[in-house]
Amino acid sequence: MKITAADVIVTSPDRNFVTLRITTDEGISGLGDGTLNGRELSVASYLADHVVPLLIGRDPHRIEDTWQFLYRSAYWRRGPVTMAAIAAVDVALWDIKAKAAGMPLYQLLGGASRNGIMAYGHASGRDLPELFDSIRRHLELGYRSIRVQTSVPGINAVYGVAAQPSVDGKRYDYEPAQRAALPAEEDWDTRAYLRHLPGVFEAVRGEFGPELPLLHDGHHRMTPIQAAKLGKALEPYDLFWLEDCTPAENQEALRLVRQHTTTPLAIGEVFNTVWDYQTLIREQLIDYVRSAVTHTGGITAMRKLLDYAAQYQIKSGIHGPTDISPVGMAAALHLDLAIHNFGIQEYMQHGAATNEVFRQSFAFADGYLHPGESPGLGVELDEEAAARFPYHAAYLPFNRLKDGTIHDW
Ligand code: EZ4
Ligand code: CO
Repeated sequence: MKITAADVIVTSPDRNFVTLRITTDEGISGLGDGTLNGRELSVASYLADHVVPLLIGRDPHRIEDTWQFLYRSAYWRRGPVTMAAIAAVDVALWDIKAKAAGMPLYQLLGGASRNGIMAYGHASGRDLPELFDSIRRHLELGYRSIRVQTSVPGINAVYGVAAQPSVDGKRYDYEPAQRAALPAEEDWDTRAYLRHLPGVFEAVRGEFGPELPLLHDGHHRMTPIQAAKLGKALEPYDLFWLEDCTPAENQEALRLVRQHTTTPLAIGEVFNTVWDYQTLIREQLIDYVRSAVTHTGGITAMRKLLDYAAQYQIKSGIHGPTDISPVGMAAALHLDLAIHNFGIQEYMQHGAATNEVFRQSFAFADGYLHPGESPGLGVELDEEAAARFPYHAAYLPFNRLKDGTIHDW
């Protein structure tokens, strides 16, 4: 088999997505997701200008060789743009291989290790009644694990809080990227957040009882000692995990957090290679790996990363916000089903326009996801629909403290 074409498709139903479609001389084609929120066109250019010409004529079955070729022949290693582009190629090649085999991709990864994939959804509210209502809506939708984000008195706009229910009244999901020429400015105060959050979890436990798995995302805003304090303060409420408690470029900082708290820690949605986790995993400083298949070099690299984590009893918690396309989500689900050290899968549901462009065979029922039994990934791109939604410039927000200093968002 030979690759005859590779096309980069940028489309914006609900939000921007970058998709790579690889076509072969045997009529089989595959899809890969290269969406990098707020930096989509850089990945599209990296692919179209520098990767597509290298793919033409290659044997699509040589996935490991193609991965190593793209990683090493560029000379410049790692980085979110490069690794998203490699991921798009890698996932498209796995899609092709599984279609050629006539099997859903998870079968090629070793077959199912479980019946379904536990997913968590994003509940949020500006105050407790709104938060409780959001949690109840997620329970009605079938979620059995729930991330809790809340406004903080004295802060105008907090990450993860839907400002208001969506127009159709059905979805509370929070979409942080905004279609605008410039990024929105938000404000932040870590001490106010640390004072407020434990009371919120106490109230949620009081209302919903001890069993419901609850998660929380600190979104990189604390110093190590602040993160240690929050982890300790949340211990009575038995969190499933506390995510991104510090910006983790400095992996050693997690030693300090770990010394002080038994709240499980999840890190890595902004990471893109196994090297970003080397200390975190080897010293067992985290409990869950948050990488996205889309941002970490695809199935090939994620499998190795999660196998490494498994040696230390660290589990998967694959990133699954709406900025991962249905193609990237399907890739995550096949991996989730196959690996032994699965933990949980993030699942923010996409909107109707996105589901029209990307036809999916994966399903969500009773809190569990399943990738379906279609050969390959099980996602088809409707190119006519995609063409109706041209690219819109969109940015993630940024934070300033009260004195004007830029802070982590
Ligand atoms: O802010 O994917 O855990 N989920 C998250 C996400 C990220 C967005 C950034 O593009 O932190 O909502
Ligand atoms: Co996060």
